[in-house]
Amino acid sequence: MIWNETIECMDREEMRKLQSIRLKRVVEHVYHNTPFYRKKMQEMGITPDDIQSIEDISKLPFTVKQDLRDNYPFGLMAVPMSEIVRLHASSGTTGKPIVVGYTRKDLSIWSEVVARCLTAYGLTKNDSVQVSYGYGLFTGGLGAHAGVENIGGTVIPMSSGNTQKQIQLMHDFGAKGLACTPSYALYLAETIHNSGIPLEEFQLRVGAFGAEPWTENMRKELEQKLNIKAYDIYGLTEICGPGVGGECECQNGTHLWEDHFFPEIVDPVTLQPVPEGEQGELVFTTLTKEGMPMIRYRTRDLTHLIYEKCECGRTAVRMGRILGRSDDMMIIRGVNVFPSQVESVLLEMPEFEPHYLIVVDRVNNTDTFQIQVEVRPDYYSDEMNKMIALKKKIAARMQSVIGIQPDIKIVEPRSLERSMGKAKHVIDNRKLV
Ligand code: ADP
Ligand code: K
Ligand code: ZN
Repeated sequence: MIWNETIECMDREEMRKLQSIRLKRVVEHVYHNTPFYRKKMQEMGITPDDIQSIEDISKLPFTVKQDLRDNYPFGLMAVPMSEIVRLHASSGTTGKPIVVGYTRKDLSIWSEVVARCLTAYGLTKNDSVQVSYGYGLFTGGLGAHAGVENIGGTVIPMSSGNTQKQIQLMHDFGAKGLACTPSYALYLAETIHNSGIPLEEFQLRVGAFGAEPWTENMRKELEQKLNIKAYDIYGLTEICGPGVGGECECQNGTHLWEDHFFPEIVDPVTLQPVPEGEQGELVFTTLTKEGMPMIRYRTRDLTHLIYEKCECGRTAVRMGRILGRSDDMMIIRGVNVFPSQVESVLLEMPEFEPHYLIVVDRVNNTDTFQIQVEVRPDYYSDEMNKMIALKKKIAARMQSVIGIQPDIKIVEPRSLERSMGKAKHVIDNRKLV
């Protein structure tokens, strides 16, 4: 099923035309209404007249998270505050939070794009969807909520937390969809297994998982543990929140709703566009946003784009899995390490739980790299040599995937913290020095 066939399956030439019209409009809008963008464009010696089609996008300046911080809280708004009907904020990693504002139209576009995602997962007005993303300033909860209402489904607005009750209501209300982070889904799955309620008594069929990077192996794990189809939903506060893109039934890339959010992939160092299909940093320009448009916003997310028509019939460009944010990448003893690589290895090995914590430090001028893991109960043993053999096995596997050997620490079953939102997988003590 397709929510907006005209747009989602639009001929690519037609789409370029639509994007061109919209780009011109948004550039006019920010030039006249946001001093920040006008100044940047003037510094580059360009005016809105230089932007005649979508190809001209590369003439425009980039925007980065720091720009939002420097203009905190409302400096990037392109409309008077009387037009702003909602604020959201993201915690970010350091310093001031960033704030975004939405007009009524921005909110309606947001619920439109989430509706496209939910429909692509096979959800309809006959389904109830439990929204277990956090509600509040975080965009996850309210974003998914509006999408479910838009398709006419029944929202179960749980927010995150209170895990026992989540399970109970999911069971009693017959939720067919679950929207939350993949790490919370994993925790919910674990809780269901421990609750003694047979999985067959749940109606759950579809997971809408996102807000953090996750791997194909994690998909398999969640699908099997919850007996569902697990789909990706992608987004970021600066652009609109969840729903910037979503997977279809083919589970072969995340369709980006490029009539509203124009994607580019650039080399994160040179900032030049990379050849089609190559990995780089994802950059978005919002083509229709009124409240706080973003021009060539650098997401820091590393991925690639696929322009071929999808088997589902949609022509909307697809994004490959996000390897991670460039901020998540650690350089350990000179080697680039992403937490998603660790996750992927753990999920391949039946002996281990998918929960982990990476601890990095610097001792005697050398990086230390520890991975704390839990052994599954059926593999856990009191015999030292068995545990040592397991450690060796996983250390060797990690080395072959990551390129350096970690020090593996097996911790007590269920002792690693379970996450109800975005999981925190890394403690890098080097940053404290
Ligand atoms: P914060 O910066 O505080 O985490 P956001 O909630 O706006 O704020 O997070 C957006 C980021 O979350 C994205 O830039 C991306 O790194 C990550 N993210 C969101 N959805 C996905 C997804 N489906 N897959 C991978 N990463 C995702
Ligand atoms: K207002
Ligand atoms: Zn598709």
